[in-house]
Amino acid sequence: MKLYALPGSLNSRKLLALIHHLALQVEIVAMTVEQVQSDHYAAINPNRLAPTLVDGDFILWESNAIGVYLAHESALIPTGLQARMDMLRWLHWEGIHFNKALGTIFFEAVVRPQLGWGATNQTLVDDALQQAGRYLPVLDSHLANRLFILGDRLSFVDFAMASAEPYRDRLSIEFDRFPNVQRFYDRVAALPAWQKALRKAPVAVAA
Ligand SMILES: N[C@@H](CCC(=O)N[C@@H](CS)C(=O)NCC(=O)O)C(=O)O
Repeated sequence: MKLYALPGSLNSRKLLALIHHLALQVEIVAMTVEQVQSDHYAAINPNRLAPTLVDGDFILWESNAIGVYLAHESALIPTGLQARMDMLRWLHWEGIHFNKALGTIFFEAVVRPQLGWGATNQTLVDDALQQAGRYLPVLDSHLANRLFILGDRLSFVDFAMASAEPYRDRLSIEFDRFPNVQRFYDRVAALPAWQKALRKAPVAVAA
């Protein structure tokens, strides 16, 4: 199996941490942004976005689908219909709402200047900050009586939800207003697999 990744990016990091945590035999192909945008890569991911998993003839893109595929049958995926739907609910919420907002701020504040891709799009940042202001209290209140997103056990959702964690000081968000989110971020940041995913991140996309 091969994972084509932009290792400094949020959606690739969640999978790198998962792969390290489960010690999966997955070859990580670290790409640059130019490689992700190439026609060559579009053959496996027509969106020209990372990550993409190639498992024999099976090609899978969308990081959360890849995470569920890789963690399938491990303790990081809950069993039972309702628990699985709870997982899906939070994975959708993470991708569509929460980290969509944080990812936009991350891109505008960290990636764009680093790649020299022109001036910050302040309209986008303002909208993303408004969205973050809407969704952070939801997460903070959810985490008030839980260690992790699905309860007291680590799951793949935690790697997905925490993907902006390394950049929390650079996102112009007052995270201290959300102490449960801060503690959750700290808990995930303390995992050896998370640290390993960070250490291995090259500088192609993020510091
Ligand atoms: N919903 C997709 C989003 C993928 C995505 O936005 N990838 C970004 C990095 S986090 C990317 O490849 N950006 C490169 C570009 O925009 O050229 C997923 O979860 O896999």
